[in-house]
Amino acid sequence: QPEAANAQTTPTEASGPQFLNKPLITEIYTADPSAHVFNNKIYIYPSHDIESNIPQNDNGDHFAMRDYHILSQDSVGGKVTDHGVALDIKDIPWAGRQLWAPDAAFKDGTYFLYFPVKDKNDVFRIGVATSKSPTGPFKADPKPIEGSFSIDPAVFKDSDGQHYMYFGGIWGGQLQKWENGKFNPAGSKTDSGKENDPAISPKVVKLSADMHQFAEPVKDVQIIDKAGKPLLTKDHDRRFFEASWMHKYNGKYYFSYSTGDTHYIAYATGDNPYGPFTYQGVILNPVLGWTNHQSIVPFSDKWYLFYHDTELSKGQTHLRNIKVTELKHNPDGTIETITAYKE
Ligand code: FUB
Repeated sequence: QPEAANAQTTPTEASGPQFLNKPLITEIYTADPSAHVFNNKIYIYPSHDIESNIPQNDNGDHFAMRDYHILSQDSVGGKVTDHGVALDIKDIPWAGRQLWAPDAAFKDGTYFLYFPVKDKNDVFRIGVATSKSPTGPFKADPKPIEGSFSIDPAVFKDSDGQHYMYFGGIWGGQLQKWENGKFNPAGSKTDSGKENDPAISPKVVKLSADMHQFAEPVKDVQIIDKAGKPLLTKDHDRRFFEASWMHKYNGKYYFSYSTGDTHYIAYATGDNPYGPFTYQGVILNPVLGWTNHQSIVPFSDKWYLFYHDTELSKGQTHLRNIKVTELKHNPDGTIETITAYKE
């Protein structure tokens, strides 16, 4: 695996403290940072990008990751510790290939790592692994979560203690192949293909009390415009593609996501964890590299956006590095758009 050191700096909008908008670690390639504050410390659950020499395609076969490393910091801007391999694909009994964007949660003394990986039939499912430590090692359940499919699980704990999982991704994330509740291997490679129909929705589901299962049937997350109409398939600038995240601010629910082929991190707000969510705008403009993927967390009276780009690999889309920057909510509840990369 190539080292990611000796990188050149690409132009970023350098504002604020030095650590903002800089790769958080340079020893390995990392992406899809899901950040959480546990015990007053920051833990980041990223994908671990590697060079697999698999040619690039729209299916994302070149994202052929094989393990997860967990990173921690005492504070944003503090020293980053890489805690080594926390879960390896060879230790997931049902896994085939491609460990994509994970997330984590904590309940009753146990840490839970949720991860998407293709099973041995090449169908993405979501698995769960547990540990007594936030940095692992994690032990995977013997089977994927029953009823799970597609990619990018994001687990949100509401103020009443209930955990919800948001998930899904179109194109290589296979969400469009589940249109009728069953996997259709011959289904579209991209989206529904019905340009004037509502776009395919991300999913939400309540997690069971033991955090290992879905507690109810999976529901659609409706994203609507300000007139109350669903965003359409053809609306590539605004419709959902992948990278779900949920945060709550001043009692409002903020569902953020990537628009994929138009490369924005967008957001929509609602009054409860199920939505509907009304599209509000862009949180993060496109970065260097094809994918864009975020998490949003409060720490020490500020809000932070963790994201990735491809600065270290000088633009190789499957060799990414995670970064952090400050995120600001405006007095009216909207979020200030961030431009972290300029050509
Ligand atoms: O890292 C692999 C995939 O790329 C993730 O699951 C997507 O969100 C995109 O970032």
